[in-house]
Amino acid sequence: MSFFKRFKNKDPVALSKFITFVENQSKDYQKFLSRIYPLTGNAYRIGITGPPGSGKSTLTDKLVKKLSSEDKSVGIVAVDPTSPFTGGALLGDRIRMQTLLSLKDVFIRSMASRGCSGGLAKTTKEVILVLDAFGKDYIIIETVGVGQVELDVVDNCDTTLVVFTPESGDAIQTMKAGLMEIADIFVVNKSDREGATRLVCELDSFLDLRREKGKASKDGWGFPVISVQATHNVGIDSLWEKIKQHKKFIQDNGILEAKRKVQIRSEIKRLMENRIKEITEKRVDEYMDIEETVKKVLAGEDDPYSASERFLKVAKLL
Ligand SMILES: Nc1nc2c(ncn2[C@@H]2O[C@H](COP(=O)(O)OP(=O)(O)O)[C@@H](O)[C@H]2O)c(=O)[nH]1
Ligand SMILES: [Mg+2]
Repeated sequence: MSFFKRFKNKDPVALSKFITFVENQSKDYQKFLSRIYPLTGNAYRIGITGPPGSGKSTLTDKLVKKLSSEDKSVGIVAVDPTSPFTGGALLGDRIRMQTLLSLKDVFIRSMASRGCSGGLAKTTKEVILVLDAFGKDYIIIETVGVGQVELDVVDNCDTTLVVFTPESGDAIQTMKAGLMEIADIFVVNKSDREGATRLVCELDSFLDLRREKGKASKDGWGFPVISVQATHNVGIDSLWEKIKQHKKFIQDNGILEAKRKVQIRSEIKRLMENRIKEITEKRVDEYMDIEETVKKVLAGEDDPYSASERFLKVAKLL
C-alpha cells in the first residue's frame, strides 16, 4: 500500500514516519505537505503555556485523558527544552506522560526548541499540519513560557491557556513576559498550595478592566480564571468546559476564521521569507566575496549600505 494510503487510513506508523520526514526537512517534504494540505483545517488547537514547572505537562496529561474519555483523538506537541518528553531530566514526569501512550488515538511528539528563534521548533507548524491532516480532533501544544515563544504559540492556536502557580512572583513575572495579552483562559494550577486564592483574586482584578472593555462590544470574551490541581485531577472538568465554551465563542463570532486567515497569511509570508533567505545565502556565496568587502568597509573604502545594494543587484535579487 502506498505511504499516503496508509496515512489516510490512519496508520500510526505512517504518521510517525511522516512527522520524522517533516522534522528532518527531508527532500521534497514541502511537496508532501502540499499534498496533504487539503486534508487539514479540522483539528482544534489548544496551546498550553506558562513558566517551567507550573504543571503544563501534568495538565496536558489530565486534559488528554478527559478528551479520550469523550472519544476524541488527540495529538500532543511539546516544545520545551526542559520537557520531560525530550530531556529525561524529570524522570517522574516522563513516566507519567507515558501513561498516555497506552491510550487509543493519542500521539505525542516532543521537539527541542533550542537554536530556533521564536522558541517553537522550526517545523512545529508543519508537524501540527500533519497531525491535523491525519484527522486528530484536538492538538495540544505545550510550550515553556519564556519571552517570544508565547507569541508563536498563540499564532498557531485557537484557544490558549496560560498556567500560573501560587508561587510568589509568578504572576508579576509572567505579566512582564506579556502572557496576559495572549491568554484566552487563565489557569491557576497547584491550588492545593498556599496563595492560590489570592492569585485568583489578583488575576481577576487585573482582568476586570479587559472584561469591561469587552462588554462594550457584542463579542466580549470573559477571560475566565480557573483554579485546578492537575496532579489530583481537580478542576479539569470545568477547565474542559471553558475550553469548549471558548471554542464555541470564537466559532460563533467569526474569530476562528479570522485567526485562521492570520495563520495562513503569516505562513505564506514565512515560507517566502525562508526561501528568499536561502536563495540570498546561496547567491552571496556565488557572487560576493564577503570577507573582502568586510575588509574594505573596515578600511573605510566601502560601506555596508552600498555594498549590500550593489550585491543584490549583481546577484539579480534586485
Ligand atoms: N502540589 C502540586 N504539584 C503539582 C500540581 N500539578 C503539577 N505539580 C507538580 O509540579 C511539577 C512540575 O510539573 P510539570 O507538569 O512537569 O510542569 P511543566 O514544566 O509546566 O510541564 C511536577 O513535580 C508535578 O508533579 C498540582 O496541582 N499541585
Ligand atoms: Mg512540561
